[in-house]
Amino acid sequence: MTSRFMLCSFKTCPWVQRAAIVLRAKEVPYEITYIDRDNRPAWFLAVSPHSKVPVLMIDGKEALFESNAIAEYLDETVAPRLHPEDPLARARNRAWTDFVPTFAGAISNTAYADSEEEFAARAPRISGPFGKLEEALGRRGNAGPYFNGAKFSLVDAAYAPFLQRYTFMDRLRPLGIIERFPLLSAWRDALLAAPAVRASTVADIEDAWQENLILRKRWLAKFVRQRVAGVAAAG
Ligand SMILES: N[C@@H](CCC(=O)N[C@@H](CS)C(=O)NCC(=O)O)C(=O)O
Repeated sequence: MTSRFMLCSFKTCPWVQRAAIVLRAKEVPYEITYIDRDNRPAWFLAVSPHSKVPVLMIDGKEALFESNAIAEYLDETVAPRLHPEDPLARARNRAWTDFVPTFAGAISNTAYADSEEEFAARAPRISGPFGKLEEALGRRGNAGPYFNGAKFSLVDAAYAPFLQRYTFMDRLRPLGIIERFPLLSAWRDALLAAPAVRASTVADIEDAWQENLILRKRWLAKFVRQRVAGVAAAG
């Protein structure tokens, strides 16, 4: 019997998105419950030891936390398998998946800079992780478009939300970084066009992400206002 899945989320969380991508790639129906970041309900706090989203509720009875554990659980229990069948390839995919927090951190730290100086100091640090992925993509032994070739995998689901956040940031304030990494650029394009990724967020995810910058008073938010003002002026 198919399980009933409910994801607990904040509206723009990339780690929840990773789990949602896995569910979408498997074409499994799921519910999503958005909770208030500033007023987290008691039922959520009871099942999320670090008070973080995502939490995956299974049949209203079991709760899982941590996006990697959730992705692996879904891959073990719901067909089709998204990890490669070959144990060596699977281990290499998991090794690169372990690098996601470092990769994500470089992007988020830049997006959440509080000042121009902070932004200017942090943005160049994105090149390090991008370079590592570029090398990994060069060594993977296939022509893409995904990490393992034609088939969308768990490692793709793990990186897609962060390559999307980089793209949102790049559109606000062009960084000129990903252009230096052609394989990563092509992977980013394929991931953002993948049906499972496109269906994994609210429809207005870019607006919601920008709104979050404004709410959190981040330096990049000033470009959101300029863009809106520019659109208004152009209209
Ligand atoms: N390692 C965690 C990271 C999850 C995470 O950091 N979620 C953020 C939202 S995107 C969160 O809940 N942060 C706690 C907070 O905002 O207090 C995972 O992969 O699930």
